[in-house]
Amino acid sequence: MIERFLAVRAATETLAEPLSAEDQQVQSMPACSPVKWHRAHTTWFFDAMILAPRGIESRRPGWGYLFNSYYEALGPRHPRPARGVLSRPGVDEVGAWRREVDADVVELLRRHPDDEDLRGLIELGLAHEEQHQELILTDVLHAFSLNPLDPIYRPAPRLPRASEARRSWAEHDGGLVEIGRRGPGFAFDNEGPRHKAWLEPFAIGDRLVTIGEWTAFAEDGGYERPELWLSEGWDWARREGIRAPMHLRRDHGHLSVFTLHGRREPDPAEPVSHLSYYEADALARYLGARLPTEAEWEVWAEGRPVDGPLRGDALIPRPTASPFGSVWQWTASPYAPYPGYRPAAGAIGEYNGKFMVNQLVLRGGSCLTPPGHVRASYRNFWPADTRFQATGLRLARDRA
Ligand code: AVJ
Ligand code: FE
Repeated sequence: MIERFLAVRAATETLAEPLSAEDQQVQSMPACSPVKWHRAHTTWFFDAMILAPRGIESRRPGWGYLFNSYYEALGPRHPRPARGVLSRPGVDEVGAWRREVDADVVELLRRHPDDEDLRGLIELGLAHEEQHQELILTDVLHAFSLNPLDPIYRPAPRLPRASEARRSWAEHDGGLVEIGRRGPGFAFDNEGPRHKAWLEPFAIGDRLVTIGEWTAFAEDGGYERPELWLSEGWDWARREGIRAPMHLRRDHGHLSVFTLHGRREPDPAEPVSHLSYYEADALARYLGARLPTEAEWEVWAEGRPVDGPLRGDALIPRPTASPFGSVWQWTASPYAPYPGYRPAAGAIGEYNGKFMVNQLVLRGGSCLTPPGHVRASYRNFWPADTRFQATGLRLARDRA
């Protein structure tokens, strides 16, 4: 456990390594946070949730106000949209705090190797840290995308051309199924309890929707045809002037996409990414299909190896036959509690449960998700207009 703890903590620092102090300071929009803030907030999580309740006083009293994200039980906090003004503490001070908290947590684990509560909380702290590793990458991508110099976070690895794959449909007879977390191993509270669900017969596409399919939609007037859109999405697209997914540009038919490897020309066979739920829903409808529900997605994915393209050398979506990796897949399911769900008592209970309104579930993980982080029961969630995450879609349809 100590080894895993140190490896996950080190992976965060490795992600920050190519970034200068200036890079780590930027907050490009209220939904994004500075990298320095992510590094401090994940440290605060161990400080406030694990060390403090065990009588180990914070080495940085006062920083809790800065790096508490949304836990009402832990007191007031610095306003989220203003995280970018926190030039102090600096990156080096945050780095030092990380190392000190790491040492304190390791010491605690050495003293209490059989404390199951402690181990459970550290597992949660590490899963939390991994979520923020993905957020670090999406937030750097967004910040860099606004810089006219088209900065490169990491040089592109050599990639084979993506070749167009036919879509096969996996057929399911429907009926009474079970979804939700099943042991052993860590899962977030929102993945349970495991419970029964009823499905009508359906089919689900074995590959992701591609940039080529999105291009056909756009060239066929997809963004100007209200019959393809949900009313709220139509209004949103007018209001915001949306004509393409975030980070994708179409100038006179020429496509370019801004990525963590810089600006590049995408292959039409690559999965389309950075779409809102509204765009994913309209695109699925244009393609004669619909988005899967989360239960459909899960019964299809369960038992299959998590072997898709998660975070590796390539930080861009690659074609895959796996349910996992490449892009998070919007589902048609609202993010709601499963039957029997009860959040834990205290601050930890605020982790997932209080966000169960006005958001949609996404499944599968992305090219920015740490390996080992996702599973078939994993429920990500974002509001319908979210585009700065690596979000795409796969198709589903009803069977006659
Ligand atoms: C599950 C990705 C929506 O970003 O708010 C981070 C993850 N939870 N810290 C978010 C999370 C607590 C969460 N998402
Ligand atoms: Fe967090």
